[in-house]
Amino acid sequence: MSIQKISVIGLPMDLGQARRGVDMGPSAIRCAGIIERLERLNIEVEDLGDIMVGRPENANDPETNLKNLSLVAAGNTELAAKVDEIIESGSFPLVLGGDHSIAIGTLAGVAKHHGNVGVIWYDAHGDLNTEETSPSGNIHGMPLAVSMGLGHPDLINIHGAYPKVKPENIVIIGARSLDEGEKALIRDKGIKVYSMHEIDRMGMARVMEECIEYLRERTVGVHLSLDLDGVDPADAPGVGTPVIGGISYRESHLAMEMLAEADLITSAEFVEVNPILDERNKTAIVAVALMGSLFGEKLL
Ligand code: 4U7
Ligand code: MN
Ligand code: MN
Ligand code: MN
Repeated sequence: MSIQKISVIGLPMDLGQARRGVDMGPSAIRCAGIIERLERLNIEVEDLGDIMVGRPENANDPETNLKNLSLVAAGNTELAAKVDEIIESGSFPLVLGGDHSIAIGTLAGVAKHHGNVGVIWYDAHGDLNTEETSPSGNIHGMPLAVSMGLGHPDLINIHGAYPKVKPENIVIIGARSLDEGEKALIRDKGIKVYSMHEIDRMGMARVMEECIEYLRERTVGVHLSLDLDGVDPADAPGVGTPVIGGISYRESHLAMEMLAEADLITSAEFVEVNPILDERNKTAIVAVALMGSLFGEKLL
């Protein structure tokens, strides 16, 4: 059951973290040629444009230390409905961020269709903080916890008051920066993690083989949530929270090709591209190249 149609939707959200510019991610990714690239693959492509995001002034609620909670919730509520609609129409949702807080909306929309959805979280970070454990109050460090039903009610109840993802259906790839609360949650819930250590020891090919087999056995539908900071900052410098010692472009390219071959992914998002911090749109170009591979681009 290969992909017939892709619907591209942007959420130019920068309110889930503190550095401005990541709201220009969808635009940078379009400039790097995503639509033309996908059209060349003989897949029908529609660009649904961007969801509007509210202005940050006075958006902080004194009741919570979560930054810009109401605007992040509003953007994600709209995204969830759009993603739901796209899947309903038989198309593949490809979401462009924006900071990683937008995964809350994507997964909420996806979960309505795939009750036992799998998630590949390709990221330097775990994004498993809650209001209690977060060192920053930045919601982009929380979306995976929120999607498991842990966190502020205004976030976990978006598009349905139930946990969107089961911990045993999650695979984190590329982790190298985890906060104490995140480590405890990973141990407590038994979340599968291929950190940089495992990627070094096993090689990306074996990591992906295991990951694909693990998710194929237990899930229906798999969402790829790819934070460009999972890639090494040498290859993807335009991100707000870079961490050295990351996954190379080559390894990432292989990972995407293996996912294409496995025909496993049913929705995807590419997040945290920040053109202000980038070098000549390099990170958006890397994102587009990885999307090309994910959707089946081949040399010959
Ligand atoms: B990203 C952090 F403390 N863990 O919660 C936090 F290190 O979506 C970083 O993966 C979160 O880029 C990074 O603020 C979120 C921090
Ligand atoms: Mn990250
Ligand atoms: Mn992230
Ligand atoms: Mn980041």
